[in-house]
Amino acid sequence: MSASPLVGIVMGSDSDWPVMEAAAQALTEFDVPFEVDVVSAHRMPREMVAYGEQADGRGLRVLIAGAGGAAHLPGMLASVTPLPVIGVPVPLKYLDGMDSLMSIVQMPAGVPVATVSVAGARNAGLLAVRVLAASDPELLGRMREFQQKLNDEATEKGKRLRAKVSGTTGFGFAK
Ligand code: RP5
Repeated sequence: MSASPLVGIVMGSDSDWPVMEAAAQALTEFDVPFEVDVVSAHRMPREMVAYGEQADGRGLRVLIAGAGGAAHLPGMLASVTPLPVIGVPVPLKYLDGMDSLMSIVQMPAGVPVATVSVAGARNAGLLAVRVLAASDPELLGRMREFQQKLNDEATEKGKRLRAKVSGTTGFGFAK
């Protein structure tokens, strides 16, 4: 990736990558430069604090942090950076990711983390694009196009379903 990264995608372990790569994919679709790294809150606490403290100075504008289990990375990063932090609860073998979700979502007042759904890394990437697009008209236009495409696809699904279910074509609101 040649341009300076605007989004930092970090995670507690490389075992989180199969979930977290959807965030990278979303950013790639919008040509948003990003970096990825493992910054474990529990195994690399000093490096984690340094990453968070230096992030804005290095030109990053949004952090996406994924972790599983006792998932303290997003919240701890949010406590040391002024940048927006998006937390991704990574599901592990036990507890279905509820542990990760609860660890990330219940932040104390004053230290926000925008938490997406369990394994919702794609939405984390898209939310990071929206944050950047708020001050970038070109990116905002591309997000509008993306939303229109979602609408077109959903409309098409309705058309196909109505055609498939004979005798019920009159029930849809989009005739
Ligand atoms: C968490 O522990 C990581 O975010 C990961 O989800 C989990 C397991 O890590 P590994 O044991 O696979 O390195 O801190």
